[in-house]
Amino acid sequence: MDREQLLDRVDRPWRAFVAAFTGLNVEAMTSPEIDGWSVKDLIGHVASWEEEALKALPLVLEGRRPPRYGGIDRFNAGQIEMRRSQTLYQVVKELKDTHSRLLHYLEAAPEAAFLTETRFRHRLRLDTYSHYPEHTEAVLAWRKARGK
Ligand code: NI
Repeated sequence: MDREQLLDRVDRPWRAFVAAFTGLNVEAMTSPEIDGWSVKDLIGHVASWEEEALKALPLVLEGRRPPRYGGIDRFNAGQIEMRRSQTLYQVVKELKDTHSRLLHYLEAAPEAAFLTETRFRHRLRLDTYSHYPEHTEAVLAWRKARGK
């Protein structure tokens, strides 16, 4: 997979994720109706894993260990809690800023890191293109069920 293909693989499900919440009003986006999470929570959650990718990928490239999370569920809950006091606007901005930083990082990363199924590509996939669809589907299913 070359750089262009990799960026495309990140971009498609990313656009689908953003499209899934586009057009919802603030009330809909802040109602915790998706397994106890709101769309705003999910946005912060996706941003938090992109931030983790930005911390982990450089370490993976150096052959070092990425941070450990002491239980993914606890980490996720902590990240949601941390963003409770932030506005929807702030969380959406964080998502977009983080994504843009990640793209810049990927544009500059050595291509050898993703030509084959390396630890780098594996980690990137988990934090981005195999992560977004899970939450895209949850948002779309909730919108359909609620007629939103
Ligand atoms: Ni997730």
